Order: sequence, then C-alpha cells, then structure tokens
Amino acid sequence: MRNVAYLIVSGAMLGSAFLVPGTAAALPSCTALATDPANGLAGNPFVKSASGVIIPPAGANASYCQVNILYGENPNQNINIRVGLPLSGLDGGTGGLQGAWNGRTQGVGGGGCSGNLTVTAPVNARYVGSGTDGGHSGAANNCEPAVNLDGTYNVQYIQDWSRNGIKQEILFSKALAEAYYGGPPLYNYWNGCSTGGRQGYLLAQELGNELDGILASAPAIYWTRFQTAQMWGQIVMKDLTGGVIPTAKQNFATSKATAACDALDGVTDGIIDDPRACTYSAAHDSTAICSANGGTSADPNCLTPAQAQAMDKIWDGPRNASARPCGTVPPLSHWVSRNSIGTSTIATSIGIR
Ligand SMILES: [Ca+2]
Repeated sequence: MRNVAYLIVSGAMLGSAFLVPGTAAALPSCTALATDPANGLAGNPFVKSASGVIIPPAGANASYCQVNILYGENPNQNINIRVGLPLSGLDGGTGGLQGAWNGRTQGVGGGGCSGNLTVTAPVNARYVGSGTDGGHSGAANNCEPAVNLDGTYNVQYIQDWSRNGIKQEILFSKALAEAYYGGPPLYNYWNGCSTGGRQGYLLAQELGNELDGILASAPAIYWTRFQTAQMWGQIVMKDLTGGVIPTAKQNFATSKATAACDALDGVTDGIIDDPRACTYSAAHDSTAICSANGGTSADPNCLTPAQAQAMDKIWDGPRNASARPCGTVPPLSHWVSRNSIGTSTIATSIGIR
C-alpha cells in the first residue's frame, strides 16, 4: 500500500508540465531528485541513501541522470536500485519528447543469481532505464548466500532477489520519471533474459498493472525441476565415473547419438529436433566403446562402459524414486551435456574438478 500511495501522490503531477514548454524551471534537476523530499526519495523512511548525478557522455554512451537508491525496510534488507534518466530539458537534454527522453521506461533484468545495475543500453535508446542488484551486492552470480551456514534459508535474500528488488525498481523508475520530466511515462516495459525472463514472469504476476509490455526471454523458471536437471549431468558423471567426462569424449558420444537419430525428424542436418524420440544408447553401441574395454572403437575419444552408461543417463535426465522423469522436459541435461558448461562452471559448483 505504501507504494500505491506514493504513486497516487506523484499522480497529482499528471500533465502539470509534461511536454509543455516554458515550465521546465518548475521541475527538479537531476541532483534535486535525490535531495528534495517532493521527489519521493529524501525523507522516505525506506530509502537508506540516494544520490542523483549527471553522468557525462563516454564514447557511444550518452550523458544521463543516474539515480542510485539503497532501499531497505529493515537492517538486513539492502537493495541497490539504479535508475538512468535521459537528460531532461532542464538539464540540457534534447531530441526527445521531454529533453532526451522518449517518454517510456524500460526495466532490465539480471542473470543467474546476479542482479544488473547497468542501464546504459536502454538509456542510450532514450528510455528511462532501471536495474537492481536484487539485494545482494557481493560476488556476481553468487547464489550461496541464499542458504545460511546452519542450512536454513536466508529468506530475506531470497525474497529480495526473487521479487522485492525488481518490484521496487519498477516503482521507483516510474515515479522518478514522472518527477523528473513532469508527467507520467507513456509506456512502461520490462526486458530480461534467463533470470531476467523469470523476473518478467514475476512482474507479470505481481506488478502487472504497472507495465505495458514484458519481454521475458528464456525464462529460468520452475527451479525445482530446472536446477535438478541442470545439475543432473554432473551428478551422474561423478557417481559413475568419479569425475568429469572430458568434453571431447562427450562430443564423441553426441556425434554417435546424432548420427543415429538425426534423420528421425525427416531432415539430416546434424540436429535432432526432439531428443525424446531418440532411443540411441551409447552403452549398447559397441562402436562407441573402446576396443580395450570390449568394444570396437579405436577412436581416441572412445568411451569406457561407465562413461557410456553415464552419457545414457545424462541424456535420459533425472528421475525420481518411482523412475518417473523429474527434470525439465526435454531434460536440460541434454543441453548441458552438449556444452562446455558441463565441465566448467556447474561442475565446479558441486565440487567436481
Ligand atoms: Ca535432423
């Protein structure tokens, strides 16, 4: 309700100066956005700190007004929010509907467990751009603080990262745009991929009335299945072979599977359209097994029986105690096993070297 009330108060400014020449002097400068209580930051009990500064042009990046906010409703909540505003007419902006602004806002999302405080792309396109660190400013993409040392969940961290940060990001960006330019945005958008896509889904569910359009690319949602499948390949390799199957051997196995199933979709193009239709088994393919291990392959990347069995299980995906698939469909492990991720980032994250 606090945010709703805040927006209603800001709404009193509707149409007061927006696009009306000769009244710019009544509007706040970039600096005043953070220092004048009329603009919603100074004096806000949940704004721990705020600043507004004009960033000079740098290379291809346009000059803009950068507002940084540290938001928190308790000592353990510390959400950094950045709003980049193309310069208003008062601050020297030109070429837009008001100053350099195109009249729209665009919130941008993060990836993995990281946030995103880079707003230059939307700002250069004349949007009011916004981002948040999701409440954690530590090492980039570090999910570990979500679980406390005693094994309990860090609920503040999880809630701030999953919903609180992006919701405040949107609300502050819209309110600051209205304050800075003297009128409300014409349209408000969200633009995110992976975690940013997931954030788009969250915003649609919980803040849908505040946005006109949401670009939720490759949304990383349904984590109980998604992350189970993402770790599946590494777990299988560790259990069956004691470590990572070298990438070259994974690629060898992939080439065998591709050769066996490529044509199932009617086009021999090196792509298996639906991996679920492929019943190829490396463990049952003697040409994939090294001759030294009972197979017929002399290829330097041939497989041991354990490696072949592991590849089969990776392709099959995780199953629960009832042997029912319990990962994403098709299993993300299909994808992981065909990428270097399988032997680097994720493997490292669960202790495989
Ligand atoms: Ca094909």
